[in-house]
Amino acid sequence: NVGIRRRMKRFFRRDGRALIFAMDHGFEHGPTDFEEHWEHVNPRIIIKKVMRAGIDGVMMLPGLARIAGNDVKPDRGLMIKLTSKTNLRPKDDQLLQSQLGYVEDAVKLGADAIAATVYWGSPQEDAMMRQFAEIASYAHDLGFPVVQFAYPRGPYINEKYGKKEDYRVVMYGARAAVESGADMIKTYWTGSRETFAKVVDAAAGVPVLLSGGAKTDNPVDFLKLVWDVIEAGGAGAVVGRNIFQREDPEPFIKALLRVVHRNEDPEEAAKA
Ligand code: FBP
Repeated sequence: NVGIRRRMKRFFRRDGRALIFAMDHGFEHGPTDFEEHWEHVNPRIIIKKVMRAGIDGVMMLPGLARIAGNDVKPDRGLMIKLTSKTNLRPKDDQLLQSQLGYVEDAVKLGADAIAATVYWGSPQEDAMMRQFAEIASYAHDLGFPVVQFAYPRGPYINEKYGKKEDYRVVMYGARAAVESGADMIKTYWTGSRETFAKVVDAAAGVPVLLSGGAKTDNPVDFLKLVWDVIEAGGAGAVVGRNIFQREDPEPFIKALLRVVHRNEDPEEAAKA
């Protein structure tokens, strides 16, 4: 499918890697996530900064894309995510992401890729699988790549493996993403290069991107994590809090780009 391949290139450079900025936190975690650096609650301000720093793409929900989609330069990838949940819903419903927009909306907003989350192992896995299948089928028909946020989460996982970051669980989620039709996968860090390399293998050639996670106090620690992902064969990272919760995200993004695209040593990249 030529459309899918062309649009994938909006995110990935010739080295097959990408650094993507994530900004769905105002919905998924609530605006408190921006309190560390409140100015960044304004999508137009932070998007302009990440663009200037040279980021490869941006991920947003449809409503923010209406406000700030135009600030994403036309040569960078715009990923629009069609599922989410608020942190306000009852605990028992936290393992479900609901659909808040449609493929047509994303296309009208200029998306280059459509994203949706599946919580593999959730009691509501069935509903999310169907939701993903519907979104993926339609997006593929129209020539759009589909990104799966393949997040294993659920009581059985905790009981059987202890934690959702166990590599056996993460690679299962990545494989399930591939087998359900994903063109890109976003998932958790497994704790080591060796185990993350297995996740990459399980993804059978579909690019695997790291899901950033909570901001590290020391910026170099996050650069090291992304370096490990790259060395393990990962295709890059989708990063939110580690960017917008920093007071001055631009030099940090530039350092991240050097790690992702030039395999630069994190300590060196941080100094440059
Ligand atoms: P971060 O880099 O801030 O972790 O962003 C990635 C992301 O997947 C966001 O898209 C999403 O809002 C958040 O993490 C979800 O985190 P969690 O489900 O772990 O609370």
